Amino acid sequence: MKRALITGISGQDGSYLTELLLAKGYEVHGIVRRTSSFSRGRIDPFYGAKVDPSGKLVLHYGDMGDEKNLRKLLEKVRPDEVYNLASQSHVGISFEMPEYSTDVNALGTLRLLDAINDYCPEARCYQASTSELFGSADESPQTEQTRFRPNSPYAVAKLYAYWMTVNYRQTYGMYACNGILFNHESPRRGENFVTRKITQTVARIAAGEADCLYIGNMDAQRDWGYAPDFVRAMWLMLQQEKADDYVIATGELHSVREFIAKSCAYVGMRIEWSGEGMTECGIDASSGKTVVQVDPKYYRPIDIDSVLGDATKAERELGWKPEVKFDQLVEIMMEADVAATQKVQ
Ligand code: NAP
Ligand code: F7E
Repeated sequence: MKRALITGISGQDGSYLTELLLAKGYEVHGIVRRTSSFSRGRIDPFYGAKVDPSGKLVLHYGDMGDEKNLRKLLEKVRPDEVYNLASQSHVGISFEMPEYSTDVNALGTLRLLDAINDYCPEARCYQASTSELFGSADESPQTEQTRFRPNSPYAVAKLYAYWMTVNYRQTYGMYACNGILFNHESPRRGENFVTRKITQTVARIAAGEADCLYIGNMDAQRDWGYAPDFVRAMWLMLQQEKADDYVIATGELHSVREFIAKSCAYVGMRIEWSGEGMTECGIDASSGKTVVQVDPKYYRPIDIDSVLGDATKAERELGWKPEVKFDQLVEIMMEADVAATQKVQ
């Protein structure tokens, strides 16, 4: 039985990756943080007796800031594959907590790589790199060759982690890969990322539980994919002859405004846009009510206008292609949030 260790197992990607690896018969070890109330809702269904019989799930307490704990865990678990998904993953919040974001995302990765190199150097490692590395990119779409121009504390920390991963591969011959993943979403997405915030609030507006969606920069454009597709790419990267770095993306660009309009259309609301910038708002054409308003508090000190990925290399070398694209993604997320809202009522 292959053994995998996942940091950030309780997050969106950690939960889908756990599901995938258990179904493949892995023994999955995950690192969870001590919190005053449990944050394991996403992995609860796979834990204990309810787990897929072909695999096994074991959780350990740990933190990317605790070097000794990471070293002990690597010595004890000695995994065949390590997926480093733990991070302070919110770009906006990284401007408020740059030092903490650096400690977890940059130094945390170094602590982990070093422990792997000391206790299980044969282990194959996946590093959760990001399209945020491209920042305000000089070319579009972005490939593995595009210059990195990170423009947030989150992205700068992830750039350090990216190069440390390359460095451990080059210096110690470790099998270590960077997955440069573009935005990927799902019904398990954290509630303060823009897509989930939209689908959850629109579902509540439709149910009469909320009046309005307060939002930041609606001009921002992203290449949004579906998280289960993207964790499949992580696993594929660790099954190759040689470790390498890959862009994972859908190749479609859409704006936050389009995401809102599409989500509203799912519940039968047609949005008419009026005003510009901070005064822009979205009006429900049938009721005349304002259901979308801009709130400056959701703007970032610097934002990325647009990022679009070219995953040709992943398709050629990993045989990876996204199964779900924008339209279906919005439907999947809306369906789940509408159902969750009805359950509460
Ligand atoms: P997420 O839902 O925010 O999950 C982050 C995970 O990291 C959670 O399990 C969290 O634990 C854990 N974590 C945070 N700080 C930690 C610490 N100090 N020590 C140990 N664990 C810690 O993120 P995600 O969307 O699944 O993303 C997974 C990874 O991919 C992240 O590294 C992210 O930066 C990167 N990434 C994400 C995307 C995307 O679009 N989703 C795109 C590119 C790259 P708690 O549950 O206790 O908070
Ligand atoms: O913002 C704009 C915001 O926070 C997307 C992380 O997983 O993907 C994610 O980072 C865009 C930005 O994702 C709101 O300004 C408008 O332009 O959903 P987001 P992100 O910043 O792209 C990358 C690839 C990662 O690696 C990260 O870990 O939407 N926006 N209004 C808003 N964003 C939020 N969160 N909330 C708003 O109200």
